[in-house]
Order: sequence, then structure tokens, then C-alpha cells
Amino acid sequence: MFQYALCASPGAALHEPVLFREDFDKLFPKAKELGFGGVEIHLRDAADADADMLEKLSRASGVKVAAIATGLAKRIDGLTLIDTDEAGRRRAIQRLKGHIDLAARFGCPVIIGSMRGNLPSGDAASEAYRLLAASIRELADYTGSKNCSIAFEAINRYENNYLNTAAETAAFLKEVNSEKVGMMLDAFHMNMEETDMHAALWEHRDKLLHVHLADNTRLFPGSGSLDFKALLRTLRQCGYGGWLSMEYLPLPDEETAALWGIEYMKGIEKMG
Ligand code: LER
Ligand code: MN
Repeated sequence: MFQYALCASPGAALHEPVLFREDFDKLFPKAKELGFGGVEIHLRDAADADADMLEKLSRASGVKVAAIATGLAKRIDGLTLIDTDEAGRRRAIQRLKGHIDLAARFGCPVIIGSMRGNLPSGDAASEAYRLLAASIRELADYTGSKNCSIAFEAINRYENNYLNTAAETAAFLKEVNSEKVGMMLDAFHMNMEETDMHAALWEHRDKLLHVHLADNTRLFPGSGSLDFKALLRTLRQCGYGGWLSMEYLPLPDEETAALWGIEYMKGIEKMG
């Protein structure tokens, strides 16, 4: 049996691929009602969430916090870990330390994806890549003995111009060289970037910390052409024990999209 999480972000724009936009007090009971065991919380700034309240809501509902995602800090505030303005890069690192502290309360990973920024052209690219590795290493050191890890996401080329495939991400993680940093893969991105997503999952299974689910349409699983039955089979073979987190657009509406996605996944799981 896999465990499913619902991506949520209070006040998120409609074009963000999350399934719940209301306040946290409504999120946990709603996730439970729809059949989710966890919620993945997308935050611009960890200070936007009251950690004590989240803990209380999680305990009361039995719904776990599956991950803390950070891309909104790039999309709303423009923070990146390769900012050549050192003050800007420090702000990005500081912001992520807040996300790490929050994740440590729940023993869940912090997702870093969009905050890698985009590589400049020419000679500056290798310096930016070096800056990213140094930033992630600093954040890995900060997680230290805290009860959380960093899940670095491979993202498709139309959103980020590097670290698009699992193999590229694995090479980067080798350079970072920290036990506290692993990989996360997203079915939507893999479908665009991997020659064979099953081979990619299998090859990098030891580093895999977290998985996002969306169909090739970036709508609910079952809306498009991805073979989720085969995906579950591969994840089972990999011995994957982490969350399957639903990250897609809220269409036709949030609740229907969440319900159709989880019902589809649970249905094909039953079929074996
Ligand atoms: C983040 O998890 C992700 O997949 C990005 O494509 C969001 O824009
Ligand atoms: Mn994703």
C-alpha cells in the first residue's frame, strides 16, 4: 500500500499545481475526508505557517505533514541559490533554513527545486553551478542532526535550464556529497525528460526520497496517457517507501481533481 499526500498552499494562485488553497484548519480534515494520509505544504516563507497549530491539526486529524516545498520563494520573491548578489543568495539560504526548521518538527523532507534558479550563459554557468553546490552543502550542514532531509527535484527544461534528468541530478548530488540530500522525481517532469522513467527510478532508487504525481497533462492521474500502473509496479520493485504526493492543477476544481486522482491511484493499486 502506498501513502498519498495532497499538495496545499493557502492563497496560492490558480496556475500553481496545488490542490488546496484554503487555510490550514480546513486542510487537514479535508485531506482526511478525501482519503489522503498526508499533506505537502508549499510555503513562500516558513514564517507564514504556525508550526504549533500545524502540529495540533496533524495530531487531531491523523494526517501527517509529508513534505515542505519551497518553490514559491522563487516564484513570488525571486530568491535563488545561485544569486551572484551575495546578499540575495544569503536571503535565499536564510529562507530555506526556516523551511528546514519547520520540516524538522514533522520529520519530513524539504523540497528544493525552483530555487536552483536558471544558469546564465557562457563562463558564468560553471560559477553558478558551483554556487548551487556550495549553497546546498551549507543547507545540508544546517540540517545536521535535525530530523529532516533535503529532497532535490529534477525539473523539466521549460521551467529550469539545468538538472532536468535523474542522471544529471544524481551527478549534482555526488558533487554535494551529503547523506542529508536525496533526489525527488516528479512523473510530469520525468515524462518530458527521461528516455525511460522506469529505468531512471530503478537506477536512482537508493537516493529517492519523495515522488510527485501528475499525468502528462499536469492534471489528475488518469486524465492523460501516463501508465500509472507500470509506475506503481516500478516503485514497488524499487522498494520505495516514501510519499506519493499529488501535485497538479486544480481542474475541474480542487476537490474533484483531488478525489479523481486518489480514487484512480487507489483503484489501480487494487488491480495489482
Ligand atoms: C515543483 O514540485 C514542481 O514540480 C515545479 O514544476 C513547480 O512549478
Ligand atoms: Mn514537482
